[in-house]
Amino acid sequence: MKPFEDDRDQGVLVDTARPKLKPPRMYKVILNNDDYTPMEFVVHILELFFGMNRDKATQIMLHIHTRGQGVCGIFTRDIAETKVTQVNEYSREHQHPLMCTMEEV
Ligand code: TYC
Repeated sequence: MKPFEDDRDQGVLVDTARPKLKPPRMYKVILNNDDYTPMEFVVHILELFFGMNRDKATQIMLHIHTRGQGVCGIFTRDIAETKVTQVNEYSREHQHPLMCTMEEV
C-alpha cells in the first residue's frame, strides 16, 4: 500500500438480512384409549382443551375408542407439553385413567 493511502474497506457492507431461522419442531398430542374413562368425559376434554365442537369431539373420541389412539392437535413443544400436563392433571382430578401423550411429528 502506498504511503497515506486510505486502507478502510470500500467493499459493499450492506447485504439483505438472511437470518437462519428453522421452523420449530412440531408435536402431536395424542389421547389413548382405555376401558374405564367415560366417552362423555373424553368428549368434554376435546372440547375444553382442544377447542373442538361436539360433533368433531365425538368423531375423534370414537376414533380413539375403536383404533386405540388419536391425534387431538399438533403444536410446538411447549404448547404440547402444557396440553399433556393439563389433560392428565384434569383426568386425575376427576379419577379417570385417561392418558394423554405427545410425539414429534
Ligand atoms: N373406551 C372407553 C369406553 O368404552 C372410551 C374412551 C374413548 C376412553 C377414548 C378413552 O381416549 C379414550 N368407555
